[in-house]
Amino acid sequence: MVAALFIIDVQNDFTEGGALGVNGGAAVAADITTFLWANADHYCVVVASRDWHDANSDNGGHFAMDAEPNFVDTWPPHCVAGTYGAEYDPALNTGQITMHVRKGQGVPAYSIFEGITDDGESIPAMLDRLEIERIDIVGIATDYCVLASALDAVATGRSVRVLTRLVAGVAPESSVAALATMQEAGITLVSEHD
Ligand code: VGL
Repeated sequence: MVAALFIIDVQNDFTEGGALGVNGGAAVAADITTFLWANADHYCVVVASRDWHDANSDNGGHFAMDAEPNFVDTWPPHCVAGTYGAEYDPALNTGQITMHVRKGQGVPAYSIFEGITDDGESIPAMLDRLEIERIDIVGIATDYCVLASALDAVATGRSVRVLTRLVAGVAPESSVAALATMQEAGITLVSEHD
């Protein structure tokens, strides 16, 4: 099957020490790099997304500006365009990424499908152009951007797999629930892969 790999939001603000660092984020960054050395050439395209929010804006209510964030739909400011926090975690080897996607400019955007490639292409157009049949998904955060991306991916009618050793979530309970939601939607959870 012609396959794409989606690497969701492996950015400094989502790994330990970042504005919204999740436990296990840095390990996921390093483990994705190891995975890419062995598997990148199995993919027709390796697509990485970045949250890319506006500075000096609540980004459509996504950033808690004057109140405490609830960590469900309001968050501490994170991944502001052009800042260190928005860069890929340095443990992620970007040399094998063949397409970059940015999302969230002025708005909340959990799914990679809300983004646009550096060439200005939408994700559905790119998937059709490359005749992608299967999408594998890894990255951060299991319970938010990975979940939203995986649900949008399976809604295109393609075969979708989430590689569960290569994801990290904001909270344990919502991450378990997210994986169950994915399975119910017909997404395959793969826990063993080389
Ligand atoms: C994310 C919370 C807020 C994510 C993005 O990448 O999963 N989570 N913005």
